[in-house]
Amino acid sequence: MATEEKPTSTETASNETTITQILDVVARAAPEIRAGLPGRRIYAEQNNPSGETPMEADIYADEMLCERLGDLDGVGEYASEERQEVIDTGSGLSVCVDPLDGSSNLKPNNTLGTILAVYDAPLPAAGSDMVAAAYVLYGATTTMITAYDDTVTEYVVQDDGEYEAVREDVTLPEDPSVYGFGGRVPEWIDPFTEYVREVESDPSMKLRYGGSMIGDVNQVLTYGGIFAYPTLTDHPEGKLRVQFEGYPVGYILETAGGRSSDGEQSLMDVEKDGLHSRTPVYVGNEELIERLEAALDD
Ligand code: FDP
Repeated sequence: MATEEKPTSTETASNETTITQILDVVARAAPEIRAGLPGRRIYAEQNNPSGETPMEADIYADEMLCERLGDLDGVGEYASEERQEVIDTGSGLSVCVDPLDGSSNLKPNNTLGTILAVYDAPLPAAGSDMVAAAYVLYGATTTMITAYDDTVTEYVVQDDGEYEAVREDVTLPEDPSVYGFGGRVPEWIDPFTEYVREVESDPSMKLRYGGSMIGDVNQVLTYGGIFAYPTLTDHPEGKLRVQFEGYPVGYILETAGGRSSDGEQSLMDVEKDGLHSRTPVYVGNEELIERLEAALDD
């Protein structure tokens, strides 16, 4: 029988401490990131590694999180959507950050968020290396959702960085009621379009789509339903990034009792590939994801 190297109890304990510290840094940075948004609703000068032009707010949040997370003793690597390369910060866990997901929502002043993925492996890591994930939502209030130790928790973050759990053991509601599907409709593939028409025809389902993936996923986590940024005719891999969006969102929704998929398999089983590679993303209640996979398989 092959023997896998198990972490020692000291390593496990120190990983737990580091994860707590990482979540603390992200929560405490949230009010500062939020306060820094008003003057940074303009485009930065350089494109990011995915060829998109970030807002100045993306860069601001990235620099703050890189410095503070990188300063933690137990963090060995930092990567973000805004950087081509992984930053070596010592030895320990690896963190991947989407500093401001949905930053095109800055101009119309809609919800956006910060996404965090923590891996116990060098980057790019596999879904099975994930040890915690979280996101902050800058909505009407600032909230943070964490998935760690098989539990999803929602916190409210105050202006001074203090945060308090407001919902423990968060699970997806059993009766789904919302859906949100990204990408240009003419670029959807036919089986997906047919699936969407079926979902829309259910009188208990309502459209909730804001254009910030993490805000739209939070609607699903709150009310039950399905979010997708699907395969597109010209971009079979969709738009969202595996390391920064696909894995953490899959991890959070699955920990909350839902399902995630790339159309065929759990997002957590998607090949890790390059740091900035992409995947179609489908997350939500189990029954809706099962029906979706069956529809795409036809
Ligand atoms: P944004 O470009 O505004 O940062 O991956 C980023 C993302 O937003 C997601 O949050 C969102 O779901 C998607 O892109 C929206 O992209 P399109 O408007 O290009 O469909």
